[in-house]
Amino acid sequence: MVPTARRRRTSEGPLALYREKRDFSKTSEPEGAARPVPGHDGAPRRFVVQRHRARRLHYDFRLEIDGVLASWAVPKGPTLDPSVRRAAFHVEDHPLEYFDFEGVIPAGEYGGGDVIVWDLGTWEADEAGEPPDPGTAVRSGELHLDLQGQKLRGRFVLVRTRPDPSGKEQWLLLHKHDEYAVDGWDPEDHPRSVLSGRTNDEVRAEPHRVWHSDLPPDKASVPLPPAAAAKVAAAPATADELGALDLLGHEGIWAIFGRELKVTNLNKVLFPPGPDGAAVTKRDFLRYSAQIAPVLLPYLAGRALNMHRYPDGAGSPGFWHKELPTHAPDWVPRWDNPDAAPGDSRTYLVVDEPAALLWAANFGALEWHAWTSRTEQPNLPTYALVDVDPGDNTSWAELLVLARLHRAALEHLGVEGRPKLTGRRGVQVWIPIAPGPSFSETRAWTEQLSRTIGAVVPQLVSWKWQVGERSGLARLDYTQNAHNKTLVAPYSPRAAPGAPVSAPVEWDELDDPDLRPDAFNIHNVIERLAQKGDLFRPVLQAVQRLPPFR
Ligand SMILES: [Mn+2]
Repeated sequence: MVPTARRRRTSEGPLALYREKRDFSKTSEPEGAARPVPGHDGAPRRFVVQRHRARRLHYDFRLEIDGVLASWAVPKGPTLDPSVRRAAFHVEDHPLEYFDFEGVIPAGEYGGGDVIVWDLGTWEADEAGEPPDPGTAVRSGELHLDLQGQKLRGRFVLVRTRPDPSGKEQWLLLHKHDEYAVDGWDPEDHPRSVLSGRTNDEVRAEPHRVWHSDLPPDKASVPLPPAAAAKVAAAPATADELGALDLLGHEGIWAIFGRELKVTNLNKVLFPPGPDGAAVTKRDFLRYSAQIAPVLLPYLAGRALNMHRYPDGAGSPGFWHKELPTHAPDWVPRWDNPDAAPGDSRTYLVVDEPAALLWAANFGALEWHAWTSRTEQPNLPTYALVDVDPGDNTSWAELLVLARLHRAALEHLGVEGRPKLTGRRGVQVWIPIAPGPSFSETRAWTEQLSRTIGAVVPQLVSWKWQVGERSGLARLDYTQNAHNKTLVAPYSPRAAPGAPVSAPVEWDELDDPDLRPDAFNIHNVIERLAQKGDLFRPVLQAVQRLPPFR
């Protein structure tokens, strides 16, 4: 038996070598459960292939066997080409929690570099002539396997040749001649993660997996929403694109974000003048929409968008419009809600690209309300939301008291939440969570938070839902934590004079008695973004679990 194999089977268990090589205070890789659990009982075995740019690019080919991921480093990567044999080096077993690890291992640490989940799926030991137990097959140096992945499919063979001078076992990986074989197939032609859609470069630029050492190992490596991650990088509108809008007359075709968009009624006033400015025309509104779309995209991508339309402008009543109209251009991204009841809206706009927001803006959607769940898991919220809703008698100072109590409560709980002004009269707090809890669970949690805070200042808060019964007191509204209920998106305009926007703020800004909930509008928020950056970004990055109340 070669040295590596012996070391893997010390009394410290199969992951001893894996752990010995890594400093878990520095790397975001999972440490793995204390005692790996085989736990199959007929469940299909999983495999993962990670594309890992360490000192040298390689692919890590990992098979679930006996409660760990048996692992081979394949420098040139697996292929479907049956005429090619790839060298593969048997390396230390990895914990099962490594299965969906995607992120950056810090430079200087073991394996420092970027990792994507290049392929994953299930596998079975190939029956023909194989011993029934894969662990035994690996130890005997020959494993025949049938992969069902997204990229890799069909019958493969791993066979040991000899130990190389470094002591690593050298193996060969090859694909058999079967119906999945493809001559000339090169893994480098398929560079994106099957989990997030991102390339190694994109993961390196913005790692989207956060390691939470306070959580159990099987829960600690928390991914960010894949579509949001994949599409963060929309380029801003160019000066030429924005200038082209000004050159149009009352209507025309606007080339923007790679699309040709028909825009209409450009000189129509959509927002009456605010206290400090002129009326806002549709042209102004579309210009703002183009400026803000790349910033807003990560909050909208992969989510159904409920449009609050005001075709006659903010001075006239608006209405909810959820169904994507059949006249929308074919390129407009959309999603069919599989749970839609007969007669309900079924096909929703999904702003997966910046031009889609401009289409909605031209359609008269002055306010943008994205779902708090993602289309791939519409019943799993990604935020818990608090809406601090002032009553007629609530002063701004009192509203700030309520907002600050939320800050204190969240700090006490160790939970990250971010405030934003509604652009109307209130303040909201968005609390990002890893998908898992149902809407009723996030609603119950938020209600507990609200009731706890309300008990501190009972003179400020009413629990009556009818406005008329509230005696002018504020409401802490947790009821928006529900399927297909929404709060206005960050940076969305509000249908009010002067085109105020729902602007994210720093918690400290809520100490400022001169702040107003409609302090920012489509004119000054762009400058604010240039100065402060996007203050709401932590709700995309800090994915967490809601702790129990004690
Ligand atoms: Mn590796």
